[in-house]
Amino acid sequence: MPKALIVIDMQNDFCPGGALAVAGGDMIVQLINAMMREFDTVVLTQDWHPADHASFADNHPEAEPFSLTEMPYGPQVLWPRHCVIGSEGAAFHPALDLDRADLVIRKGFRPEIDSYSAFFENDHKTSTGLAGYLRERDLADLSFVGLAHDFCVAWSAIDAAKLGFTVSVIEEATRAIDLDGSLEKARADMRGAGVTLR
Ligand code: VGL
Ligand code: ZN
Repeated sequence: MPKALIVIDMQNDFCPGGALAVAGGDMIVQLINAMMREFDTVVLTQDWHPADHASFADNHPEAEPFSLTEMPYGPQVLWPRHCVIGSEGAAFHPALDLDRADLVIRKGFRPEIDSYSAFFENDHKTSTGLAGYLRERDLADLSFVGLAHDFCVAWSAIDAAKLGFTVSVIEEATRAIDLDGSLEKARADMRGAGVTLR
């Protein structure tokens, strides 16, 4: 079964010094680069938000970053402004090996809806097209790495399992935001969906 490595959001804003820095986010870059050789293909995702994106706390009067709000599609964390289209923060970490990537898929570019998962936006309905790409290439065995373990990696892995792919998350090549116990909840949800945590 052909195997794909799906590298989630290895971007400057999620690394130390970035707008939504994940502790140790930069420490997994070399490990991910080395892992790329073991897979038939590599897919990169890129969080890619317009300036007026609804997930940015500063687009909501008096909202604090990391607070929870209600969107038409359900609860949504309001984040510090990050990964704005074309910005240095949205660029991939400079040491990430981009040469082996067959596909770079961008997500979160619709102003009114956030997109943690590489497969569906946060309404769990609007598709990014990634499942179709993988299926047409017979890539049925997927391994997920990158940032952040408890948000974009977890949501992507759970959607992939629900879509019928064989799914692993390689935990040593991820790092978490860990907001109010979100990492342990995400790990339980992933296991419940049939994701293997390695
Ligand atoms: C992410 C929060 C907001 C992630 C992206 O990559 O996990 N988290 N946007
Ligand atoms: Zn984002």
